[in-house]
Amino acid sequence: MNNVLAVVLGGGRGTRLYPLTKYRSKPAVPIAGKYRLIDIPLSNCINSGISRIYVLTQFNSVSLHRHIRATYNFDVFHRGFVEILAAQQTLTRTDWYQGTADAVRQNLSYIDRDDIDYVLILSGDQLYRMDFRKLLETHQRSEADVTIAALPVTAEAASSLGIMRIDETGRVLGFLEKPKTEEELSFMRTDPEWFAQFGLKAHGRPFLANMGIYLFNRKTLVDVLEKTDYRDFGKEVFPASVRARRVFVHLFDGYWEDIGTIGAFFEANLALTRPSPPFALDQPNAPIYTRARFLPPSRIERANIRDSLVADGCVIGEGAVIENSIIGLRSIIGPNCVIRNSIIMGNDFYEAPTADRQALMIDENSYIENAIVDKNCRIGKNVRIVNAEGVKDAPETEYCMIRDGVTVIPKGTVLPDNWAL
Ligand code: ADQ
Ligand code: ADP
Repeated sequence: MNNVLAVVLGGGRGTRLYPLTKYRSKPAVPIAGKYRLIDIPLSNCINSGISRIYVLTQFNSVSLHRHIRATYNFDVFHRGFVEILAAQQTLTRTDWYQGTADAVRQNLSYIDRDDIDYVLILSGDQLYRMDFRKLLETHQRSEADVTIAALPVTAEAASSLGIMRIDETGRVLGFLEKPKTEEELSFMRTDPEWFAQFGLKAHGRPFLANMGIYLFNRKTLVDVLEKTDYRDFGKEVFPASVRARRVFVHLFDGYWEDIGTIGAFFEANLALTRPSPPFALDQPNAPIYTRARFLPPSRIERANIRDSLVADGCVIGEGAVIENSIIGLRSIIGPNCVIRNSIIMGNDFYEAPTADRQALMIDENSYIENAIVDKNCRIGKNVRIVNAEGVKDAPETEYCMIRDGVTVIPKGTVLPDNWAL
């Protein structure tokens, strides 16, 4: 895999994940209590033997830099690196990345090098585990110019993804980005026999979706991007080039979730708290890496916790009840708090309260349901975050925002004692 370079598309402006992206770039958004979104594609790369990686992002944040610098250090005997390439103004360009293909095009000078044969393009907001060595095998076996990882999906899911029509060898004949009508979809069905040759029963999932994971021959990529001004891979590059190039699919049938919206992010995180989670964080041969922080073990007083993940360095007070929730790094939960179906992201530091500053914690008797509490929030005593009326979306106030039915308390918010929603 030494001749493979990976490029992680770290996100447009991150508006669909706002307000989690209010103070940080999308790759730096915390997940599962102790990781960040960027850890997923980077771990997949490292576990597949890829150690030269660029992360493209529109918006550079201190926490992303700090996280990458402190986590992904290769030893001096390897030529590996993880580097952030933020959209920047140069003498010849003054605009931001105009889309995924444009983001890669603006950085072609880093990619177009003789010691690179393949360029692996990944999305920065997906939860999955994939061995990219298998993707390369498929690519080489089919002598493809481009190989796209593909997942069987239902008609319902198809309308929000790129859908491919293939021949019996797996070569892509047609590509439709987010087909909306039944008529469009009716041409895109894949023969169940084709799935059967891989031992896969795709009943009810007759459509092959683009997972946003592309392996290009470097020369093909450079050629496509230099000769066109296509801005997006899914909207323009693939629909226009499947006839002229050898584009193949690599079938994948494991867990894969796009977590680019608040709703999807919330669901995918909470799914990890189930007794048999659909995505395993604990796989010895393919770990998810993150920053090593040397925090103490979490101390749980007489609390009642079930179906939850509790990260390092937490203190959970007596009488607290925690259900179906993620309790992130350094969380301090006061006595008799109730936390249900929620993500508490935790804190970047510990801090004792002072006369004029509330404690960095969720203080006693507070009740939190269906919420995401971002990092470094100070939640007072007897606070109630419930959204009893089930509001789906509400604009941002000084204290919170509701998106996809989830109450989000932005990073660093202070909720005074007895505050209620
Ligand atoms: P979308 O997810 O809608 O569909 P897009 O918005 O292009 O595609 O995002 C792909 C990835 O690139 C995301 O990780 C996003 O954050 C990142 N990205 C977007 N704009 C960027 C920019 N300007 N700079 C840097 N990064 C950027 C795509 C395909 C579909 C496919 C789905 C699978 O177009 O065909 O089915 O991904 O999720
Ligand atoms: P994480 O531990 O989740 O990866 P970050 O890298 O974003 O978090 O930030 C943690 C860092 O914040 C710690 O390394 C710590 O040095 C720093 N920090 C410590 N005290 C403060 C403070 N008062 N305000 C902001 N950051 C602080």
